[in-house]
Amino acid sequence: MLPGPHYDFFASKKASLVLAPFSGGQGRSGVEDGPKYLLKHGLPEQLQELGWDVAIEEPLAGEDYEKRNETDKSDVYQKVKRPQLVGEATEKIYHSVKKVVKNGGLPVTLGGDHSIAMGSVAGVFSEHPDACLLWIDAHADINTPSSTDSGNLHGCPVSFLMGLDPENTPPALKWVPKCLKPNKIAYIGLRDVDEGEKKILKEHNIKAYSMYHVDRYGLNGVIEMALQSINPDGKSPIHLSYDVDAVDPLYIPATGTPVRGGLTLRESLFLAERIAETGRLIALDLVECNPALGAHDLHISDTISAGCAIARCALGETLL
Ligand SMILES: [Mn+2]
Repeated sequence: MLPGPHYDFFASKKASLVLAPFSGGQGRSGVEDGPKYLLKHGLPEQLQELGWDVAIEEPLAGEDYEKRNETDKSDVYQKVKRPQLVGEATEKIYHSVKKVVKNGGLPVTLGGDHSIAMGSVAGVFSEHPDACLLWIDAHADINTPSSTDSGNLHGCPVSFLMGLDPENTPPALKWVPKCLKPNKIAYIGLRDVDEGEKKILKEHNIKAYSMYHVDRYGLNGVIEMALQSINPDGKSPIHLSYDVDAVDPLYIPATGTPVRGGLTLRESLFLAERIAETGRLIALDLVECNPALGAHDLHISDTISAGCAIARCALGETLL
């Protein structure tokens, strides 16, 4: 028998859902409703059933980012859109996640768009500088302020966490600590990577497994290779940053930048189960569920129930 899921870094099973209802890292509204839908679908109760004490943190409570997003068109820095909004929101998420980790809890940060990972990853790495990061995504999200075409910050969080373009960093994002080394991140699921990003990945020798590698080696093989490269002795804490667009839109249609040819539903769950099995999971992000982009109710319920299932698998649900 293989070992079941376990959580070596936690004296007791305490999880905090850190709500990040934020859409300022990209242009399509609705993604800020992700957390609300995940909660309504019963995610807190589902995690309780797995034996977790579940608390809820709301670092963005009391701020109407949506309204500011619509009304403040001056929030631009060079090509970058809404740096002030993103800078403020992610810094709040940073403090919240850091506090959860400090208090011995496992933060489950619910987006919102993927820009919020600047806050969650920085928060986790400030307490665990030896951590490594698994980035599950159709996209590499490593554009710099110079390389981005769209100017959307949800395509840039990794570059800020690595401090790749300090001269062009918008002042509002200068708070993001350079906490991530290129040999401590691996990607799985890539299939839509900009030319500039390909260059960055090569230049920094970053381990990136696309869907080609999933086809060639199988997902299990890819996970082994990814863990071997970022966590060779198997002892480092693992932050799992899970963008649901890694999953094929057949299974998760309600997301902002869907790309066909992604992980199957079963693969998407296996990945989370396999990381739980290592015992090294220290934090989870679940981002880019956008209920407003479902063409009908079934699209929304498929997306939200798959999102909840990914979180449950990461937090210990098994088939047997
Ligand atoms: Mn992403």
